[in-house]
Amino acid sequence: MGFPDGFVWGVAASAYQIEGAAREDGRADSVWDVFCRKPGAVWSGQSGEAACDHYHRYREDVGIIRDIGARAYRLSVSWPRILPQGRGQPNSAGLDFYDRLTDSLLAAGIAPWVTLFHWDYPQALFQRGGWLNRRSADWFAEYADAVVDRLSDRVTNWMTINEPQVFLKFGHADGINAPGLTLSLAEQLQAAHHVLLAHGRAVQAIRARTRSPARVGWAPVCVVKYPTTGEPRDIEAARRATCGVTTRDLWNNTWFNDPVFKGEYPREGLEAFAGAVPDFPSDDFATIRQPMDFLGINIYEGQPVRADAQGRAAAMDRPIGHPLTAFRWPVEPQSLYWGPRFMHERYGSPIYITENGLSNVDWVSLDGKVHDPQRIDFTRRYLLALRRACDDGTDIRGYFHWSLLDNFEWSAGFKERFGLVHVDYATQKRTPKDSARWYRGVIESNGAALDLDPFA
Ligand code: IFM
Repeated sequence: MGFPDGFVWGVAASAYQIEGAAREDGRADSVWDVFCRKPGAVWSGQSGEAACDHYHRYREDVGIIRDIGARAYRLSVSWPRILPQGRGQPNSAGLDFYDRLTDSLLAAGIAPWVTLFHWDYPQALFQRGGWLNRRSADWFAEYADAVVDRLSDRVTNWMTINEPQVFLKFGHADGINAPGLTLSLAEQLQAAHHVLLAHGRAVQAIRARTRSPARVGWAPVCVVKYPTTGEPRDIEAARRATCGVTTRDLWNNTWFNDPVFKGEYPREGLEAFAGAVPDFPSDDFATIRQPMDFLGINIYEGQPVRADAQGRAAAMDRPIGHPLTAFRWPVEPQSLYWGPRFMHERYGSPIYITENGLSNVDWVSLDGKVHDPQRIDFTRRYLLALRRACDDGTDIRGYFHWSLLDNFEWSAGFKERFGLVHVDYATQKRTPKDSARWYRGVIESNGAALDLDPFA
């Protein structure tokens, strides 16, 4: 029992958050470059222009991943580095970077897990309507072609899109992420439909052009409601809430995953969004629903619930003083038990945790080390819950810690530190935190080290 043999232990990061080199080798603006220039949009006016300078320091970073003992690294490719105008002739200098990165990962015994889109949408295409333009699916497929043509002889694990709920809601409804839009619900659903279509087209592109056997998934957020007791009616209420669409916004699981895995929008969503659901050709679902090898889910927290008298999920208050991360996100290890379980029950697909972690108040101590006991304790609690889910039969195949490095945390700038490795942004010095060493022990023991007291 415990984590299965072959369980994938990894670390994760994304292009705009770590690469820097925003104006090098032909890369053009993404919506994030432009958004960061907007006064007041990002904390302290910061941007990913230099970030962790991973573009130039990737060899050192690959060495750090190797030292952590991770055998898998989840990275994303920057669309405007490959296709500066979003489409057209691929920029070979941009592709060369991912070639070099892939080769050094493989040489270090680390498998690259590549996400095609982690939010850095080309500005040139945004000016042509962005995700509101149905052609965005064709554009994304062209981009997927270019990446797959170059990397698929060595890359076998692919994810199409990261957290559609987040970049659509925060970027297209709330205006607090790039591109800073505040669209109507009908427009948001139109954009979401095109994102789903783009996902399907990209899966087709990967399968049609790959030069080695490909495994394809995607990486939505998992919005978790979990039961506070083991009572069947509480569990059922939590399951229905996790799989439901109860509010008129995009913060849910099934509006995104049902089309991808079942080829339809959830009935409850159609009811909740009545009057705002776009018209689309009926065969779109045949494109969106492609064979999937896995479901990646990103989980940071969850909402405790109980069944009310009608069996509906009622949100429970957390006790006063409930632990919070530096971002003020509640610490909710149970989310890593129930989220994968509910998603696996609904879709039957193998699950990978493609992101999990926390921002913490970390700095380099006078002894030159970075002591982050909260990250160790947080991750230990979450991984124990994940292991319990494996024990109870949920088919979970891997875990990627977010993040490898401290990095550019979108509109929070560099204020939030999510890394296993501290980055001094003035010098670009990397200092592995205590948690990096602890995580190494977890990986080496395939989780057995979780039973040891890390502070004894
Ligand atoms: O940094 C982000 C990442 O880009 C997407 N998932 C959540 C992380 C922490 O906010």
